[in-house]
Amino acid sequence: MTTVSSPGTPHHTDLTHETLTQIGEIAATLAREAGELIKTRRAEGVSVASTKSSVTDVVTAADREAEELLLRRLRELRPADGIVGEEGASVESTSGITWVLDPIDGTVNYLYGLPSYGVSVAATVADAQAAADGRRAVAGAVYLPVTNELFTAVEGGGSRLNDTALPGPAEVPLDRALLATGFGYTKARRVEQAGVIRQLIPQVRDIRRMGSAAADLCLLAAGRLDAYYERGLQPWDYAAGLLIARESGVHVYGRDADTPPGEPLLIAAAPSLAVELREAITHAYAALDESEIDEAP
Ligand code: LIP
Repeated sequence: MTTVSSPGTPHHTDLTHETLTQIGEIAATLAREAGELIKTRRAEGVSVASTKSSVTDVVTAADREAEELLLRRLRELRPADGIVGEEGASVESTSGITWVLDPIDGTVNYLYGLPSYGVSVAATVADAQAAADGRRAVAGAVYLPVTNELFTAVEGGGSRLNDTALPGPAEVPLDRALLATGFGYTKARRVEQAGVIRQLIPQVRDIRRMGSAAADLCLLAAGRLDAYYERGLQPWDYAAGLLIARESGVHVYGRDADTPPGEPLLIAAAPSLAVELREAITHAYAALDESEIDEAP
Protein backbone atom coordinates (compact mmCIF):
# COMPACT_ATOMS: atom_id res chain seq x y z
CA MET A 1 0.00 0.00 0.00
CA THR A 2 1.33 3.43 -0.90
CA THR A 3 1.36 5.57 2.20
CA VAL A 4 0.38 8.83 0.66
CA SER A 5 1.95 11.83 2.33
CA SER A 6 -0.36 14.04 4.33
CA PRO A 7 -2.73 15.71 1.85
CA GLY A 8 -2.54 19.15 3.37
CA THR A 9 0.75 19.52 5.13
CA PRO A 10 3.38 21.28 3.03
CA HIS A 11 6.40 19.06 2.63
CA HIS A 12 9.85 19.88 3.93
CA THR A 13 12.17 20.15 1.01
CA ASP A 14 15.90 19.45 1.12
CA LEU A 15 16.62 22.30 -1.29
CA THR A 16 18.39 25.29 0.22
CA HIS A 17 16.43 28.43 0.97
CA GLU A 18 18.57 30.21 -1.64
CA THR A 19 17.67 27.66 -4.35
CA LEU A 20 13.98 27.73 -3.44
CA THR A 21 13.97 31.52 -3.55
CA GLN A 22 15.76 31.55 -6.92
CA ILE A 23 13.46 29.03 -8.61
CA GLY A 24 10.41 30.69 -7.09
CA GLU A 25 11.44 34.01 -8.60
CA ILE A 26 12.14 32.37 -11.97
CA ALA A 27 8.70 30.71 -11.98
CA ALA A 28 7.01 34.03 -11.27
CA THR A 29 9.05 35.97 -13.82
CA LEU A 30 8.59 33.44 -16.63
CA ALA A 31 4.88 32.92 -15.99
CA ARG A 32 4.38 36.65 -16.35
CA GLU A 33 6.62 36.90 -19.44
CA ALA A 34 4.74 34.11 -21.22
CA GLY A 35 1.44 35.59 -20.02
CA GLU A 36 2.20 38.94 -21.57
CA LEU A 37 3.11 37.18 -24.84
CA ILE A 38 -0.14 35.21 -25.05
CA LYS A 39 -2.17 38.30 -24.14
CA THR A 40 -0.54 40.15 -27.05
CA ARG A 41 -1.24 37.26 -29.42
CA ARG A 42 -4.84 37.07 -28.21
CA ALA A 43 -5.34 40.74 -29.16
CA GLU A 44 -3.87 40.03 -32.59
CA GLY A 45 -6.34 37.20 -33.19
CA VAL A 46 -6.18 33.46 -32.43
CA SER A 47 -6.96 30.37 -34.51
CA VAL A 48 -6.57 26.61 -34.13
CA ALA A 49 -3.13 25.35 -35.20
CA SER A 50 -3.88 21.65 -34.56
CA THR A 51 -5.87 19.22 -32.37
CA LYS A 52 -4.82 16.44 -29.97
CA SER A 53 -7.09 13.85 -28.27
CA SER A 54 -10.17 14.97 -30.21
CA VAL A 55 -11.32 17.71 -32.60
CA THR A 56 -12.21 19.87 -29.58
CA ASP A 57 -8.81 19.41 -27.87
CA VAL A 58 -7.12 22.32 -29.60
CA VAL A 59 -3.65 23.87 -29.80
CA THR A 60 -3.00 27.43 -30.97
CA ALA A 61 0.20 28.93 -32.33
CA ALA A 62 0.38 30.96 -29.12
CA ASP A 63 0.51 27.73 -27.04
CA ARG A 64 3.57 26.68 -29.01
CA GLU A 65 5.20 30.13 -29.06
CA ALA A 66 4.75 30.56 -25.30
CA GLU A 67 6.23 27.13 -24.59
CA GLU A 68 9.20 27.94 -26.83
CA LEU A 69 9.75 31.15 -24.82
CA LEU A 70 9.60 29.25 -21.52
CA LEU A 71 11.96 26.58 -22.86
CA ARG A 72 14.48 29.14 -24.13
CA ARG A 73 14.48 31.16 -20.91
CA LEU A 74 14.78 28.11 -18.66
CA ARG A 75 17.73 26.79 -20.70
CA GLU A 76 19.37 30.20 -20.13
CA LEU A 77 18.58 30.44 -16.41
CA ARG A 78 18.65 26.80 -15.22
CA PRO A 79 20.61 24.78 -17.82
CA ALA A 80 20.93 21.64 -15.63
CA ASP A 81 17.20 21.37 -14.95
CA GLY A 82 14.78 19.13 -16.82
CA ILE A 83 11.73 20.40 -18.68
CA VAL A 84 8.36 18.83 -19.54
CA GLY A 85 5.89 20.93 -21.51
CA GLU A 86 2.32 20.29 -22.64
CA GLU A 87 3.24 21.06 -26.24
CA GLY A 88 6.18 18.65 -26.34
CA ALA A 89 9.15 20.30 -24.65
CA SER A 90 11.30 17.56 -23.12
CA VAL A 91 14.72 17.97 -21.48
CA GLU A 92 16.36 15.49 -19.09
CA SER A 93 17.32 16.85 -15.66
CA THR A 94 20.84 16.54 -14.23
CA SER A 95 20.01 18.73 -11.22
CA GLY A 96 17.08 16.76 -9.78
CA ILE A 97 14.71 19.60 -10.66
CA THR A 98 12.29 19.35 -13.59
CA TRP A 99 10.11 22.23 -14.78
CA VAL A 100 6.54 21.27 -15.72
CA LEU A 101 4.96 23.80 -18.06
CA ASP A 102 1.48 24.59 -19.36
CA PRO A 103 1.95 27.57 -21.69
CA ILE A 104 -1.79 28.15 -21.87
CA ASP A 105 -4.03 26.33 -19.41
CA GLY A 106 -7.58 26.97 -20.53
CA THR A 107 -6.78 26.89 -24.25
CA VAL A 108 -10.43 26.67 -25.34
CA ASN A 109 -11.21 29.80 -23.27
CA TYR A 110 -8.20 31.48 -24.90
CA LEU A 111 -9.44 30.51 -28.37
CA TYR A 112 -12.92 31.93 -27.64
CA GLY A 113 -11.67 35.05 -25.89
CA LEU A 114 -13.06 34.02 -22.49
CA PRO A 115 -11.03 35.27 -19.48
CA SER A 116 -10.22 32.05 -17.59
CA TYR A 117 -6.83 31.05 -18.96
CA GLY A 118 -3.28 31.32 -17.74
CA VAL A 119 0.34 30.21 -17.80
CA SER A 120 1.41 27.53 -15.32
CA VAL A 121 5.10 27.10 -14.42
CA ALA A 122 6.24 24.61 -11.77
CA ALA A 123 9.67 23.47 -10.58
CA THR A 124 9.32 19.87 -9.38
CA VAL A 125 11.33 17.10 -7.73
CA ALA A 126 10.75 13.35 -7.81
CA ASP A 127 8.19 12.20 -5.21
CA ALA A 128 6.02 9.14 -5.91
CA GLN A 129 3.64 9.97 -3.06
CA ALA A 130 2.92 13.63 -3.85
CA ALA A 131 1.10 13.30 -7.17
CA ALA A 132 0.21 10.68 -9.76
CA ASP A 133 3.03 11.73 -12.11
CA GLY A 134 5.59 10.99 -9.39
CA ARG A 135 6.64 14.61 -9.03
CA ARG A 136 6.15 17.29 -6.38
CA ALA A 137 6.26 21.01 -7.08
CA VAL A 138 8.62 22.91 -4.79
CA ALA A 139 8.00 26.26 -6.48
CA GLY A 140 5.27 27.36 -8.82
CA ALA A 141 3.48 30.26 -10.46
CA VAL A 142 0.22 30.66 -12.33
CA TYR A 143 -0.34 33.94 -14.15
CA LEU A 144 -3.83 34.94 -15.35
CA PRO A 145 -3.20 37.72 -17.90
CA VAL A 146 -6.78 39.01 -18.24
CA THR A 147 -7.03 39.87 -14.55
CA ASN A 148 -3.29 40.47 -14.13
CA GLU A 149 -3.21 37.99 -11.20
CA LEU A 150 0.05 36.23 -10.38
CA PHE A 151 -0.37 33.30 -7.99
CA THR A 152 2.88 31.97 -6.51
CA ALA A 153 4.16 29.53 -3.92
CA VAL A 154 7.37 27.97 -2.73
CA GLU A 155 7.33 24.84 -0.58
CA GLY A 156 6.92 25.69 3.09
CA GLY A 157 6.63 29.39 2.29
CA GLY A 158 2.89 29.77 1.85
CA SER A 159 1.17 30.98 -1.30
CA ARG A 160 0.44 34.50 -2.54
CA LEU A 161 -1.65 36.46 -5.01
CA ASN A 162 0.56 39.27 -6.28
CA ASP A 163 1.94 40.42 -2.88
CA THR A 164 -0.85 39.17 -0.62
CA ALA A 165 -0.88 35.88 1.29
CA LEU A 166 -3.68 33.54 0.22
CA PRO A 167 -6.20 32.57 2.94
CA GLY A 168 -7.28 29.22 1.55
CA PRO A 169 -10.93 28.11 1.30
CA ALA A 170 -13.45 28.26 4.13
CA GLU A 171 -14.47 25.03 5.88
CA VAL A 172 -18.09 24.60 4.75
CA PRO A 173 -20.33 21.50 4.53
CA LEU A 174 -20.83 19.92 1.12
CA ASP A 175 -24.35 21.37 0.73
CA ARG A 176 -22.88 24.91 1.08
CA ALA A 177 -19.93 24.29 -1.23
CA LEU A 178 -19.32 26.14 -4.51
CA LEU A 179 -17.75 23.27 -6.43
CA ALA A 180 -15.60 23.61 -9.56
CA THR A 181 -14.85 20.81 -11.97
CA GLY A 182 -13.90 20.19 -15.58
CA PHE A 183 -14.61 17.79 -18.40
CA GLY A 184 -12.52 15.81 -20.82
CA TYR A 185 -12.46 15.92 -24.58
CA THR A 186 -13.91 12.53 -25.56
CA LYS A 187 -17.56 11.43 -25.66
CA ALA A 188 -16.96 8.41 -23.41
CA ARG A 189 -15.31 10.57 -20.79
CA ARG A 190 -18.12 13.15 -20.95
CA VAL A 191 -20.76 10.42 -20.45
CA GLU A 192 -19.00 9.29 -17.27
CA GLN A 193 -18.44 12.84 -16.01
CA ALA A 194 -22.07 13.75 -16.69
CA GLY A 195 -23.16 10.75 -14.62
CA VAL A 196 -21.03 11.87 -11.68
CA ILE A 197 -22.01 15.55 -11.85
CA ARG A 198 -25.71 14.56 -12.13
CA GLN A 199 -25.43 13.03 -8.67
CA LEU A 200 -23.33 15.80 -7.13
CA ILE A 201 -25.36 18.83 -8.27
CA PRO A 202 -28.27 18.23 -5.79
CA GLN A 203 -25.72 17.89 -2.96
CA VAL A 204 -23.79 21.19 -3.35
CA ARG A 205 -24.42 24.95 -3.41
CA ASP A 206 -23.57 25.16 -7.11
CA ILE A 207 -21.15 24.07 -9.82
CA ARG A 208 -18.63 26.11 -11.79
CA ARG A 209 -16.79 24.92 -14.87
CA MET A 210 -14.15 27.56 -15.56
CA GLY A 211 -12.08 25.58 -18.07
CA SER A 212 -8.66 25.87 -16.44
CA ALA A 213 -7.46 23.53 -13.69
CA ALA A 214 -4.60 25.86 -12.85
CA ALA A 215 -7.03 28.74 -12.35
CA ASP A 216 -9.47 26.53 -10.41
CA LEU A 217 -6.74 25.51 -7.92
CA CYS A 218 -5.59 29.12 -7.51
CA LEU A 219 -9.14 30.41 -7.01
CA LEU A 220 -9.61 27.68 -4.41
CA ALA A 221 -6.46 28.89 -2.62
CA ALA A 222 -7.85 32.44 -2.80
CA GLY A 223 -11.12 31.36 -1.17
CA ARG A 224 -13.21 32.15 -4.28
CA LEU A 225 -14.20 28.49 -4.58
CA ASP A 226 -14.93 25.98 -1.82
CA ALA A 227 -13.85 22.81 -3.62
CA TYR A 228 -12.56 21.44 -6.90
CA TYR A 229 -12.32 17.99 -8.42
CA GLU A 230 -11.55 16.68 -11.85
CA ARG A 231 -10.74 13.43 -13.58
CA GLY A 232 -8.15 13.22 -16.36
CA LEU A 233 -5.84 16.11 -15.58
CA GLN A 234 -2.32 16.15 -16.97
CA PRO A 235 0.69 17.00 -14.75
CA TRP A 236 1.10 20.41 -16.44
CA ASP A 237 -2.54 21.26 -15.64
CA TYR A 238 -2.06 20.84 -11.88
CA ALA A 239 1.66 20.98 -11.02
CA ALA A 240 1.87 24.64 -9.96
CA GLY A 241 -1.76 25.01 -8.86
CA LEU A 242 -1.52 21.99 -6.57
CA LEU A 243 1.42 23.54 -4.67
CA ILE A 244 -0.31 26.95 -4.50
CA ALA A 245 -3.45 25.26 -3.13
CA ARG A 246 -1.58 23.07 -0.62
CA GLU A 247 0.46 26.02 0.64
CA SER A 248 -2.80 27.90 1.36
CA GLY A 249 -4.06 25.03 3.55
CA VAL A 250 -6.03 23.10 0.93
CA HIS A 251 -6.05 19.31 1.32
CA VAL A 252 -5.60 17.49 -1.99
CA TYR A 253 -6.54 13.84 -2.48
CA GLY A 254 -6.62 11.22 -5.19
CA ARG A 255 -9.57 8.86 -5.60
CA ASP A 256 -8.85 7.27 -2.20
CA ALA A 257 -6.54 7.68 0.77
CA ASP A 258 -3.94 5.40 -0.83
CA THR A 259 -3.78 7.10 -4.24
CA PRO A 260 -1.85 10.31 -4.95
CA PRO A 261 -3.83 13.12 -6.62
CA GLY A 262 -3.71 13.66 -10.37
CA GLU A 263 -4.85 10.92 -12.75
CA PRO A 264 -7.40 9.42 -12.34
CA LEU A 265 -8.78 11.98 -9.86
CA LEU A 266 -7.77 15.16 -8.10
CA ILE A 267 -10.00 16.30 -5.20
CA ALA A 268 -9.22 19.53 -3.34
CA ALA A 269 -10.91 21.54 -0.56
CA ALA A 270 -10.48 22.57 3.08
CA PRO A 271 -9.65 19.50 5.24
CA SER A 272 -13.11 18.29 6.34
CA LEU A 273 -14.85 19.17 3.08
CA ALA A 274 -12.15 17.38 1.07
CA VAL A 275 -12.99 14.13 2.88
CA GLU A 276 -16.75 14.71 2.52
CA LEU A 277 -16.37 15.46 -1.20
CA ARG A 278 -14.18 12.39 -1.77
CA GLU A 279 -16.88 10.24 -0.16
CA ALA A 280 -19.60 11.83 -2.31
CA ILE A 281 -17.56 11.26 -5.48
CA THR A 282 -16.87 7.65 -4.49
CA HIS A 283 -20.62 7.05 -4.01
CA ALA A 284 -21.38 8.80 -7.33
CA TYR A 285 -18.99 6.50 -9.20
CA ALA A 286 -20.40 3.43 -7.42
CA ALA A 287 -23.89 4.40 -8.60
CA LEU A 288 -22.91 4.72 -12.27
CA ASP A 289 -24.20 2.16 -14.72
CA GLU A 290 -21.37 0.07 -16.16
CA SER A 291 -22.10 1.52 -19.59
CA GLU A 292 -21.33 5.02 -18.24
CA ILE A 293 -17.78 4.18 -17.10
CA ASP A 294 -14.97 5.35 -19.36
CA GLU A 295 -12.24 2.70 -19.14
CA ALA A 296 -9.71 4.89 -20.95
CA PRO A 297 -6.86 6.19 -18.73
C1 LIP B 1 -7.68 22.23 -19.49
C2 LIP B 1 -7.73 21.91 -18.01
C3 LIP B 1 -9.17 21.91 -17.51
C4 LIP B 1 -9.96 20.87 -18.25
C5 LIP B 1 -9.96 21.23 -19.71
C6 LIP B 1 -8.53 21.29 -20.28
P1 LIP B 1 -5.85 22.78 -21.33
O1 LIP B 1 -6.34 22.16 -19.91
O2 LIP B 1 -6.98 22.86 -17.32
O3 LIP B 1 -9.24 21.65 -16.13
O4 LIP B 1 -11.27 20.79 -17.75
O5 LIP B 1 -10.73 20.29 -20.42
O6 LIP B 1 -7.97 20.00 -20.23
O7 LIP B 1 -6.14 21.71 -22.34
O8 LIP B 1 -6.61 24.01 -21.60
O9 LIP B 1 -4.37 23.02 -21.16
